[in-house]
Amino acid sequence: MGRHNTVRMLLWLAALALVPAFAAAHAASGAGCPRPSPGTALEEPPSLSSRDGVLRVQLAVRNERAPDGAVRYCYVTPEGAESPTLRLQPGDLLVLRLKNELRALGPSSAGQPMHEHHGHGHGSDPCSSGIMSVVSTNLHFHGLTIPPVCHQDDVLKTSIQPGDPIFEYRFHIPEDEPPGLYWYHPHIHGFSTPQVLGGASGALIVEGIERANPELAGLPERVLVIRDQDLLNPDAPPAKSEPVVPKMFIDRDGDAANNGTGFGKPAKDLSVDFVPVPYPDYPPALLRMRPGERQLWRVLNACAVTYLNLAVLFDRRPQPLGMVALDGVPLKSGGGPGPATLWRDRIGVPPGSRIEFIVSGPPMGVPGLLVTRTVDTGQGGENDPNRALVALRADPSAPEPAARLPAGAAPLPPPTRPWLGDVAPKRLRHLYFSEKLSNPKDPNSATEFYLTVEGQTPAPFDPHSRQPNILVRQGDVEDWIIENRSTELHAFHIHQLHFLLLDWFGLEVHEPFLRDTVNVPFYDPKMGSFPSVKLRMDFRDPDAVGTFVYHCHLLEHEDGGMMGTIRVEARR
Ligand SMILES: [Cu+2]
Repeated sequence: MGRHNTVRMLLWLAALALVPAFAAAHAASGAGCPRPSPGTALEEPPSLSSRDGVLRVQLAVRNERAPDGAVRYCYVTPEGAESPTLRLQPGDLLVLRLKNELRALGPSSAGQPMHEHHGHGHGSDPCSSGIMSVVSTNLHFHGLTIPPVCHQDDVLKTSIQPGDPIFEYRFHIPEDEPPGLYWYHPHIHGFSTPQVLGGASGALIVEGIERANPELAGLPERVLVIRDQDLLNPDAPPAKSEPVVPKMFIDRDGDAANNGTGFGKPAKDLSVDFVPVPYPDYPPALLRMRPGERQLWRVLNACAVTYLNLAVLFDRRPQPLGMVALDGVPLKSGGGPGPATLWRDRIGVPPGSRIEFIVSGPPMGVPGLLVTRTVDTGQGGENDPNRALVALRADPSAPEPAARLPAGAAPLPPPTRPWLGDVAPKRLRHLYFSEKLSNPKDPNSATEFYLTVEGQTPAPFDPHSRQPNILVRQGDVEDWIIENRSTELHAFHIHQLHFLLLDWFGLEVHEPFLRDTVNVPFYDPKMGSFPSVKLRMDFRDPDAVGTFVYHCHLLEHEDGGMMGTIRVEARR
């Protein structure tokens, strides 16, 4: 045995001796958030399904510092399942018991200030404290039309601290909730970014999508959760195969700024079902599919700041994707005029948004690739370059996805309310996104982010304000024009409800489907006026009565103040 081998063996023995102590220490504080390596096979998130009308789940939210220095966050069941997909039928009861096991681990990347722990923490009422700190947490059930109250879907006051007793979320999925893909994530103002960027997110599926679209009967279905994270190789030069791009600048959030080329260093790395696809070479995750097999893919953009523009290539040629649902709502289910399946060769997905589409496996011998194409986020935006995500390999013995949609399901009942596009709006409101340097004379001072109702004074979201920015009557439908006066793209999102995109960038689009998140195009000083979108907002559902928020779903912007409150008052 050579000297080298002896040394290696001694190291091994030392490592083995350390393992039990290490494992015990880990178990005491709860195990960490294990993650797969780049280039490995995709594994769907574990699924938990309701039984006899109830789904009981216990989740601990944990964090740990990864060997690369990043802080990872995860939801873990007592059995060790990470960030499970919750599956329920309309009408089912969800009882989700959440234990906050977060620890203050400091900033995940240099340059971010360490935030103070405000307030009292221990002994505070999780329903009313509204404590905002790096270790506070809560849950938002994105897309569901459920009441914005404590123990259901309130994010304004609900805040759970480490050491608090287990906190129970308990609500029914509404009987008329459209069947599709929703998701859960923390929503503590000022601290959403580190938790979501660290991986705190999971999918929630309202079952029955096949009832909205007969084309889906019997299809295998697969959940793909796309997250972003701090760059694993921040100092690496771009891959040699890429065109030379201008020098990289850093935007005000400290991320690589949009260089307008579609290439270069991205603001964040992406992962698919937690398999990282890091810059600069983007080694794709691997997925085997039976040749030509049709599947339903349910894709969640759980990124904190990254826009996606998805395409599936066979031999570099884009393939048709049959879009069947957007933001949890099947295309025809609201009574819209369009077809139940829309065939596209690429689909833009803002952060927070979901897209469900039919895709076919590649033929034998043909390489397939899921990619995200570049998104132009504007002069002031982050860099979202072209990149590979998942390599698709045809293989007759590929394992099938864990779930398959039923065949021969009864169609959904017709909607109980008229199609939103046919309802006359009660009112027109104007809102706008804007950004301002906190010290206009200092270009290096922090940026303030605003989402303002026209006529009010631009100000960052004030968690202590008792006055909502907008007051609405339940039962009404309104048109909102949302302008962008900043030089970067924003993603407008409102809790509790869906809306219809009427106009985009001055074009009448009258989309025949609903959304809960939409891109608002960026301003360029060369334009004569500010770009905008026009939305038809639906306040008809009585489950949306109460006070809740609308905001930019780039979480750095939301944490920075780009959020407002709305109160929907009950109709007497
Ligand atoms: Cu934004």
